[in-house]
Amino acid sequence: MPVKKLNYKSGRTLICGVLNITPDSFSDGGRYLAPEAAAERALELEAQGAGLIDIGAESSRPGSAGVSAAEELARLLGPLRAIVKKLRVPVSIDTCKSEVAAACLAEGADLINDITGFTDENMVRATAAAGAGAIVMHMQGRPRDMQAAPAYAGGVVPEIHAFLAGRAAALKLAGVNDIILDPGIGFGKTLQDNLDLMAGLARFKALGLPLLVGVSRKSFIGALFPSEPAARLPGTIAACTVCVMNGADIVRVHDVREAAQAMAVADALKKAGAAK
Ligand code: HH2
Repeated sequence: MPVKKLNYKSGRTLICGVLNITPDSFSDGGRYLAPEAAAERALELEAQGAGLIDIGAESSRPGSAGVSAAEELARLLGPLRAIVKKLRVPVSIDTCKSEVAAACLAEGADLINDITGFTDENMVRATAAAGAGAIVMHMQGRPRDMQAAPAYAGGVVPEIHAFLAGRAAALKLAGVNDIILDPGIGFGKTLQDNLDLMAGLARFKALGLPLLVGVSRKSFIGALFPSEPAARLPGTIAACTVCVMNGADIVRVHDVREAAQAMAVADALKKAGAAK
């Protein structure tokens, strides 16, 4: 099956819809565990305006311990098989295990979204061999302990910039052509780190690759305005808007319909500002 490419429309933010096939994701765990529910949700996200569907089967919420590759695949394969031929937009698999990535790529997934930033050479090889794209995210530590005491002696933006530049170079060398960079909001970051990254996003544009940000329902919103994850849509939209004004090309969100409307407005305002 040929790999589907992301369709960036000039001046339009691409919406990446989140589909978590997990019992324990921080904001929507348990909703799409049944294969039929997951497949239906993927098609719904596409209809709502998603240009990419990101499917994950292992929660990476702070403190989580992870699942085995066998468990992850058992959750992923049924829904993936049910949707790849029906979807017009590409599918990314949110995994940090190369065996899970390889099996999903063989079933027609188009990109790998690795929150560990393709630091495992087997992951790089599996992605390159399939001609797939890569979403490279930065994380300090691992979900189990990443929020214990995050620290960036060299400054959060320069350190993450250096990490992403290094991983992009390694992926290019291995033959991966479609590379997307992500500073990893909430992954081993203090509240101030997250704010500095979103405010300083333009720095990452110098790397010349598309930028993705995942701010949807995250705890920095709850820290700024106490609220349950599912009630953080207003904060999500505010953060997505600022990220887009600062150079983000893709926003990873749970609420696709709402984000699509908000980003259409943000894109138009950005264009009007650039013309001044
Ligand atoms: N955030 C989450 C998971 N995967 N991938 C990328 N590239 N960027 C992100 O910011 C990102 C990600 C966490 O959100 P969610 O998938 O909803 O939660 P959980 O990990 O609990 O399933």
